[in-house]
Amino acid sequence: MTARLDLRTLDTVPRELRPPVDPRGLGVGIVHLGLGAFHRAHQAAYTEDAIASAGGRWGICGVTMRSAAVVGQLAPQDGLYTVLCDGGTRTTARVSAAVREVLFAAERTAEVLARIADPAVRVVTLTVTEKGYSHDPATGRLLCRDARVLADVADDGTGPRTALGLLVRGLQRRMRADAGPVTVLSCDNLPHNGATLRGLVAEFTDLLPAAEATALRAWTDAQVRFPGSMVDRIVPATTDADRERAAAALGVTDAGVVVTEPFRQWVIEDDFAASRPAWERAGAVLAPDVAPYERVKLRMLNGSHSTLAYLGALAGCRSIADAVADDGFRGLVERMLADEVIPTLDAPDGMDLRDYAGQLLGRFANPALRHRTAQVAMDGSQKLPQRLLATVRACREAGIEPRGSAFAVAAWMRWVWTDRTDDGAPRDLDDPLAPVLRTAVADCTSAEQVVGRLLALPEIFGKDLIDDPVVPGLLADALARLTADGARTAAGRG
Ligand code: CS2
Repeated sequence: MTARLDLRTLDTVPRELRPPVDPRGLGVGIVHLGLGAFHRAHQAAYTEDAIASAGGRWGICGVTMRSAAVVGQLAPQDGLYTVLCDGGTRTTARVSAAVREVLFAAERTAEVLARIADPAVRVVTLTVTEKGYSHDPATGRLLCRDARVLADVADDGTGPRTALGLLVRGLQRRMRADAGPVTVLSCDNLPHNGATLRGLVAEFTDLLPAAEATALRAWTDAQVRFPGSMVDRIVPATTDADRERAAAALGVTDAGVVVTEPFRQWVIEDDFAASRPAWERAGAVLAPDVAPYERVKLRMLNGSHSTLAYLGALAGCRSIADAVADDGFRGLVERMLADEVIPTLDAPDGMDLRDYAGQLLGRFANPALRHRTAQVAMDGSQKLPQRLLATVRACREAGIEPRGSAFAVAAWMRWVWTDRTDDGAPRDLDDPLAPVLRTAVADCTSAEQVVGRLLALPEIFGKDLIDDPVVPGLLADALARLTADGARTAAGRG
């Protein structure tokens, strides 16, 4: 039986695949909530390169919020895992050493809170996905009647379960321990992620008993910063084949492999409460304002990604690469970007949005990344507002007919309405609002009806679109065509 990757077997791994920093003796300076594949291939990779270049005690305590499986993968490996980087024609592999501690929040709550309150920790980062913020996607406000939020506020002794609960209780411990300032850095694809998280922490804090709330609000205002950030790297779910490729390169097995593309980008608002890793030495950009970068990324990359995911999944394409290879789907996305998304965005300094559009379609086409359409299609209710509805609204304001973006939203509506792909295969609706969505469309018999029922959900569509003179008609027309002709034919006809 082949040995497993860990600190002991690391010395048997080919030298050029070993991490650029020595994991032994690397102290923890960052707590990360949401130790999924994305974090391991993005912020952890930047952090490791920053340590290699500039030093610092910036090991990561990685906290898994939902899946104990991550602990099973990484804890026996002393936090080590391989990053496989697939360029299409060339693959590189490197073991990453930045994650120094792995905790499952539900089982090791006290340790997580103690880490957030540790004076050696100066940064708390988060990738808990859109739905992990316990917020209303249309307004960004806290779901203050959500049972899990209320349970965390009540603090019945079992420990917080939501990311916000952990964060707020951890900050409270830090305040009581007088452990000094800390930066909380959201790395999720949310609009204004820093300000949104700051607002949610404040709303959650306000639900605590008045005296506690007042003290914590004042301390947080003085000691905690919540910079915004734009993160970008495509990181599909790891497959057994990826793990086999890594084992062949390493000579040891690795259950924690992540697979990604060569491209990576991180723009961080330069607003830190205390010290931080020298991420700029690893290629991150520290900017006074990240909002323009964030809008471009969410509307262009994520907006097209979701469009390809719904159309592709309806048409039976398993991967994003297969979907973008369809001329009709690709043409639709190209037109949507050129005619609707780019004209309603301000390009950040030095960025050519047409080049960026071409580059991202090239990234989607990377044949080595088998990014499943079903994975990107997940949680549409949480993603639609910032990815597609923002463009629909911006077009309406600019006097542009949002044909392409409405078609994309209609593809999501079709995905919600049908329980089969176009070729008759059954499929799941993986979304935290799935029960609400299913109930809304259950007895609908026409496209108009579906559009009316879904637009009436303010948590996704706000209150404006249902009464818009143009948008409901565009959606109903596109949904009728998608239903009658199937995604490929409907998209091909434009
Ligand atoms: C994707 C993103 O799953 C999704 O919804 O659109 O995870 C995407 O791959 C990343 O944002 C790329 O940076």
